Amino acid sequence: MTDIDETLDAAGLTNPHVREYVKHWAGVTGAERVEVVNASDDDRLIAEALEAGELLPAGEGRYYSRSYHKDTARAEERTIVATSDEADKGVYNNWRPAAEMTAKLTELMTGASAGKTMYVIPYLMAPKGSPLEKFAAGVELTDNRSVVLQMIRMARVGVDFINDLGDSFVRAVHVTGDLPNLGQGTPDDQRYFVTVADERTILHYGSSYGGNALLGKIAHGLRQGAYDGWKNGFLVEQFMLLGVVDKETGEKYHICGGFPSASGKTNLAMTLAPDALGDRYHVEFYGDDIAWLWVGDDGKLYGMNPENGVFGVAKDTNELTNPTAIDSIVPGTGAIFTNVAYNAKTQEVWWEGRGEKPADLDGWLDWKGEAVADRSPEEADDPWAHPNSRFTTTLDHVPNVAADYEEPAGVEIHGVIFGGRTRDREPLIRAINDVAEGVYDGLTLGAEATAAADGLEGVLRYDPMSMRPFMAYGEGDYAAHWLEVFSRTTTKPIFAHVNWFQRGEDGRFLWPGYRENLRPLVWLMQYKNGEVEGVETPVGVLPKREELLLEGLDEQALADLDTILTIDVERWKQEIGYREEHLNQFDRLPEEIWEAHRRVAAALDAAE
Ligand code: OXD
Ligand code: MN
Repeated sequence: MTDIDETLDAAGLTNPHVREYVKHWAGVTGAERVEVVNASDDDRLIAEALEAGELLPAGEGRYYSRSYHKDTARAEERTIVATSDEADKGVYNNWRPAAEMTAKLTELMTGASAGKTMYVIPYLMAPKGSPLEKFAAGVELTDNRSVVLQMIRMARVGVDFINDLGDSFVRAVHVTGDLPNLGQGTPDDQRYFVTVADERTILHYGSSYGGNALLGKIAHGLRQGAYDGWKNGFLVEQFMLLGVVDKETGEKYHICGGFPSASGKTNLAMTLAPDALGDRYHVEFYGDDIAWLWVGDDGKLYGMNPENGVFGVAKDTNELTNPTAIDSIVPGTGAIFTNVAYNAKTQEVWWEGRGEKPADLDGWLDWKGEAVADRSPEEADDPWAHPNSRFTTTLDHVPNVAADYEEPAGVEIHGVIFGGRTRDREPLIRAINDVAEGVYDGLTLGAEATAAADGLEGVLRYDPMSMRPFMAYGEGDYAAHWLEVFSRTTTKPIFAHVNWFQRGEDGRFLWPGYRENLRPLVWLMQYKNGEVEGVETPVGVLPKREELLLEGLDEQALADLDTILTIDVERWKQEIGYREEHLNQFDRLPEEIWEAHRRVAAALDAAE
């Protein structure tokens, strides 16, 4: 018996397929020792990480970590979906042949964990007992203890999740690599983040940043999940999921939806009812980033959040934008902050948009670990926190998490919404009754090009269903899959497009956003129930002003409302041209989607 066998025996890891896999990669990576992780190991691993200086204390059971300064975000250009079938190549998935990528990654990983511990993290990206459980199990191997601590928060972790699953688990190998010597961003970049989707194997080399290294979350929870969903009849999307409870009627509605980054998805997911509506409505949190959706035997669409935690962007998170997030990272929650500013004397953390910048610079270090008091005048205005700095906390610490968030059966989905950040054209909300038009709307989702980024003002960077960085297979097949899943529903959710970001000529936002966003969502559910009728437009049904609950909305918002409850036909006609170009890139786009496009275009042409 090898040492590894003894370790696995002692840990009660009995699944022979998992044992084989662990031994294979321990051999390739040359790790010095193997350690099997259960969630109950958290306290010990935290203590070890503090001892090793990988974590710093951030006040009463909270922790701070800083990553290598060139390793702070996902690297889309280094992210690849590989399979053995070239037909899986899409516009966004950077498809490569599986054999080529497996050989490349095996070479890079060979001996690359020498001297390190290889942690074995058995995990489940689902509540136990979910109908999708067999697609949700995985075993991440990593040589990085911080990754283990984040995975314990983001997934359900323990040997019991995988012992009985035979070969049905995702093999997810993470090797950090020599971070200062990987040529990040140069033509000689050594990093590779590969999902070999048809082998259910993930091989990530060259980063310890969460989005590249927490393999249960993005690589499995989105890319591998989307590929498995395509082959097995369910949907996997970068969607938030919330519940709206009508306290008067007892009805509960669940709405999921996709928003490109920097469009306020986490803030929406964690929103609360505005004060004026609080007696009638209560909002419940399910998930801020990923939803898996399937059709139940009763013909309804169901959904669940496969994650166990929130890996949220810290920037601009405060008591006004997201009080729920602030309450979920208070002392005692075990929260981990990454790449925010840290005070080495007081153990406080701070980020841009958290509130007033601390006036007393004593002890404050920026995200690179440099004392802000020592900054030169030229550096004085540089951010203290990295713009992609993060907080990690578990769902059970989110104060308004739904009581049934771990219900294996999931929850019925009543609405699917899409929303970007659009300064004109997109009204506050437009409901879409037709499934093909709803899917078409998701495929043409985008975020506005900013002055700093490429592109013309008003032209979107399209981000279909907010899945552009996570697309696992061809976009035309993806659209067909959405239509196929919905064709099996007998009770259909309603689609809608929302926009909280329309601006006036002076640049001000025309809608106050945040908690007020519940108002259009309540209207959507009333419209679905036939309680209000709205106004038909070529791009969907908009609320009549008097149908929205307006009590407690401020004067300015009331004055601006008519503008965001109309559509600008000329701008829409221009958009139709851009959409046509965008959709034309996709092979095998279903005819129903083209028909939806032509219907919307013709309706706009016919409009005044
Ligand atoms: C992301 C994330 O990068 O959720 O989208 O972390
Ligand atoms: Mn995300």
